Amino acid sequence: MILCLTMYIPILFQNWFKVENNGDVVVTHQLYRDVATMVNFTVRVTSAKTRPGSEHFGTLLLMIFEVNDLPPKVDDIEVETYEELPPGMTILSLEAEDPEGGPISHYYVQEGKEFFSVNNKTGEIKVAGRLDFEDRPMYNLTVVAVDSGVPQLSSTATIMVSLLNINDNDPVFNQVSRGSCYLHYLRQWCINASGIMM
Ligand SMILES: [Ca+2]
Ligand SMILES: [Ca+2]
Ligand SMILES: [Ca+2]
Repeated sequence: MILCLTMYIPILFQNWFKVENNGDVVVTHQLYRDVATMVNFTVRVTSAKTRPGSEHFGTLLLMIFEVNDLPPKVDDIEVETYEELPPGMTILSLEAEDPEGGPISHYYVQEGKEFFSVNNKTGEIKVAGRLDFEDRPMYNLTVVAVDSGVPQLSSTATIMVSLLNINDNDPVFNQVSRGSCYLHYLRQWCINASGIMM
């Protein structure tokens, strides 16, 4: 039986596809998933031996799947925060976005996890260790944002944290050397008959 196959491509997609004489459907244009996630072709089949008017129709459904070719966008950040904040305190929230519109799958700390943690779903960065200005006033933290595409792609943000000093230490004397200095200094003063230093 000799079949004759005819496909009807919707007007909007006629420059996206062409149908060869043997029935092959060929892509002729870049496919934009934000325009269409599926395209229907109406297929008409007739037989050369059937009488005119005998025909069958069907549908060819083409699904257009997303290709994950863009990693998330996430900015580097400089932030100031007070020293000695308690562990668990949030200092900022990362806002990563996938240009392809999918959700961010998760975040994780790559460097700096001894001092900071990140909520793997929300991107909130929290204090995880002691932040002591007197010991170390600046920290570089790197956090990775991973998208939900297949395969998953990721981007890294560098966060520079500068500590603001608080007055958390009592003044101290420099013990022996300073005390000796006072003694030496007192000996330079003259004391009059009434016991008053002059
Ligand atoms: Ca992506
Ligand atoms: Ca301190
Ligand atoms: Ca301090």
